[in-house]
Amino acid sequence: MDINWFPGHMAKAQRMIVKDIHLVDVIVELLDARIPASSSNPMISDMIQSKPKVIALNKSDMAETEITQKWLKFYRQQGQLVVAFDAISGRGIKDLVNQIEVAARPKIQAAQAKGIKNRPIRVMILGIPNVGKSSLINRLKGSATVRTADKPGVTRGKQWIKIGKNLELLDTPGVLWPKLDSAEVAFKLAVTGAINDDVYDVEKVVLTLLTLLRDNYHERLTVRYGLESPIPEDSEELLKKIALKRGCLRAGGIIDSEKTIRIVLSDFRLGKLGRFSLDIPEQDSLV
Ligand SMILES: Nc1nc2c(ncn2[C@@H]2O[C@H](COP(=O)(O)OP(=O)(O)OP(=O)(O)O)[C@@H](O)[C@H]2O)c(=O)[nH]1
Ligand SMILES: [Mg+2]
Repeated sequence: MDINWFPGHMAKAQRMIVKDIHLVDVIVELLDARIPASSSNPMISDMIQSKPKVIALNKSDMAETEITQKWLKFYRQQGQLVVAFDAISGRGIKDLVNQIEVAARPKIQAAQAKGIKNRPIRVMILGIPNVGKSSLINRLKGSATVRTADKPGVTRGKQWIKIGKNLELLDTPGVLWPKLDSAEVAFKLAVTGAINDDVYDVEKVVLTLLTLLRDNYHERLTVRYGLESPIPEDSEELLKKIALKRGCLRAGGIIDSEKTIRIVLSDFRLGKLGRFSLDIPEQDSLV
């Protein structure tokens, strides 16, 4: 897939993160619980070096619960601090704050030993675009302090937010990595909304999504769109069937593929096709 996913502002964001990393005690790496492996930026470990890190699997309301549990186990076995989280309802938030405190403890104790009391824990939130960094900050703060939206690239500058007496958080712009070698990772990032829809082939992504749904989530697909079995093997034919069911027709009865593509993508992203875990620990991919 040909994607220009590394625009100038992202390179700038990356420089800013590297420059500011020494200001913080803990990194929260926000991953998308639907695609923990694919949403993990391989550049992050280079950028943060030995800083204590907590992995937070956000959007866990949209992922399959059992698979999220497997991911938690997977990361714990690697000795990582990890929580499952959902920035919309706030489920998992206490756990996250606890883990941040655990990660920061050595730093805070060292400060106390030097006589510095009540120093807040400084935390940098890192993650790919649209993963929910700003939503997490708003949820911790308890109010809509920073801007969020259902598209990537919303946060551009950095911003410190004070949470109570104990925490100071730095919101950062989402960063992807300059070279996406794997078409599979690119698909997962695109379909979950991490990459701006203007810079990839949306039709190709939705046709891949339809193949995945047909092969692995047949019933959800037939129920959602009222399709009769057997459904077409060919994804373009399948798209046409959905268009007909949805009445996506232009003048003269011509199928409006663009509109149908938007409907399927939006249904997937809004959870109308159910919960999805597209990355499974230590298992080959579905696509
Ligand atoms: N269902 C669900 N949606 C979420 C969750 N967290 C965030 N969102 C939605 O995801 C979208 C992106 O959230 P933001 O907080 O703006 O993401 P961000 O990581 O700050 O994005 P950039 O600033 O663009 O990098 C918004 O529409 C949020 O409402 C979650 O846990 N569950
Ligand atoms: Mg943001």
